[in-house]
Amino acid sequence: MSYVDKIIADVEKKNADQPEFLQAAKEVLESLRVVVDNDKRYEDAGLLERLVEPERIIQFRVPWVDDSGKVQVNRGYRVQFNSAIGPYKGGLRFHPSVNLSIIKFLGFEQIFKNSLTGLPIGGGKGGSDFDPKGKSENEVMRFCQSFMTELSKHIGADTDVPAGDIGVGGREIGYMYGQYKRLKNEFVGVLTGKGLEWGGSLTRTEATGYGLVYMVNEYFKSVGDSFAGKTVAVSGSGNVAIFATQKVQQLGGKVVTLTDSTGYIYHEAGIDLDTVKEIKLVKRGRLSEYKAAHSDAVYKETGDGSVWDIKVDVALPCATQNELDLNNAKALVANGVKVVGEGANMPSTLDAADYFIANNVVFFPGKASNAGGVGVSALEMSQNSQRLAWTFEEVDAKLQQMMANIFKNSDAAAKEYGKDGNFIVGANVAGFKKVAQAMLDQGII
Ligand code: NDP
Ligand code: 2IT
Repeated sequence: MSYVDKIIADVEKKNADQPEFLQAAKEVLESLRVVVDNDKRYEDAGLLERLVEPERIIQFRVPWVDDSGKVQVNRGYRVQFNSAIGPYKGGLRFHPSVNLSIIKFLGFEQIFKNSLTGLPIGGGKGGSDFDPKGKSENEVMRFCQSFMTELSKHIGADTDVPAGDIGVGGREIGYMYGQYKRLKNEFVGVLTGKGLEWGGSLTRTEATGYGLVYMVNEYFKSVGDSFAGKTVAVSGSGNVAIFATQKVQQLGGKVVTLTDSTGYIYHEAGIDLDTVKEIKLVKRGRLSEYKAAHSDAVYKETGDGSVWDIKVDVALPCATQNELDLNNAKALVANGVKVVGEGANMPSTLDAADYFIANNVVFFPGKASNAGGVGVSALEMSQNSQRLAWTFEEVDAKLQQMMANIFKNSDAAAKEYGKDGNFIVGANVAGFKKVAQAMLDQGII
């Protein structure tokens, strides 16, 4: 049995109840065969055994009182997965589906993603099964304060620096930062995605979506093509989807779809982003309201067809894990899709991703193509340490360079191991090698 096969069997045995974590771990381990099965150093150092086991898992009670005076209890998590190359770094997700499997999958992905950014950040993730939908402003604030009261004992500007993810945006980061400051009496860069008036970085809000589109654009440039005139399907309608759409539009492409958890819109004339921002960022409403402003758009509820049935040149899944399965991949390929770039974390199932690659679709896995968000978070940390603030143009230029480097390094790693054009292998191998070398250098810890 090869080293990788042994680790996969072991991970399956120990985490049988964690399907999302197993999915993420198996994808990475499969692509590492080309590196670790031919180099005894890794097995001798028990490197993979250590890599798949989080350094620390913190689970805690989050009690809060709702507007009717009733006590509510949610579950909070922080998984501090790997600190080989820097302090733990990764977002917090507030969504009713959150459980340990999901936080572990996200934390595991974050190790390789953060390594790919080229910046000194380790991997971590956290969150809660709290559902911000339908909660009052005060309820969200009380929840965030209670969550941070416990989390503050485990994080720090040089230890672990959380940020946003699904259900956690500028508002929640603000409430959590306020509580941290009050508890510790310290104004430090312990969270990223902060407001621009109190230590946030310009371009952080846009970074994940912009970075995704810069990555796909790097590919277009490498083959003498561009976004101009391309039709694009985007899913989700949150932070990543909105700013991916904005950048595609700036580069001359036409985004025709967006989704949320209740349905999707198809607007052949092209999405009107101002309407979407008003609904989603200001009113915190539902995408179905889009039709009131654009009667020529089609709205369909979840389950009534799929956003991936629409004929497009480029697909950018930006909502959540496993939102694009094998049937969706087949429909996209039959309709002639050329590029798929993941804005979300693991939005494609394993067989969907394999199908894209087998059918010569250029496929960018999330850990490469959505790394711009955490990359600019690391730049926010640098600015906080220096007590400086860079301009939008400076940060945007660094983001573009970062995405170009990730494209180049993933492409080169895939070629080096005989997997030309396979960005799954390329990104996993390139991300892994740096972390693995750091772990070897630092001894058995
Ligand atoms: P937001 O909360 O801003 O938006 C999430 C969007 O996805 C919403 O439109 C939401 O719909 C939809 N969605 C969430 N969960 C589901 C679900 N279970 N089924 C259907 N639709 C769903 O989150 P972000 O835009 O920040 O995050 C989107 C993805 O990008 C996530 O996978 C996240 O991990 C990833 N990501 C985010 C980064 C960031 O910087 N924010 C960085 C890198 C990756 P609804 O409004 O109905 O809930
Ligand atoms: O998945 C991710 O990379 C994020 N949610 C962003 C993490 C961060 O620390 O900015």
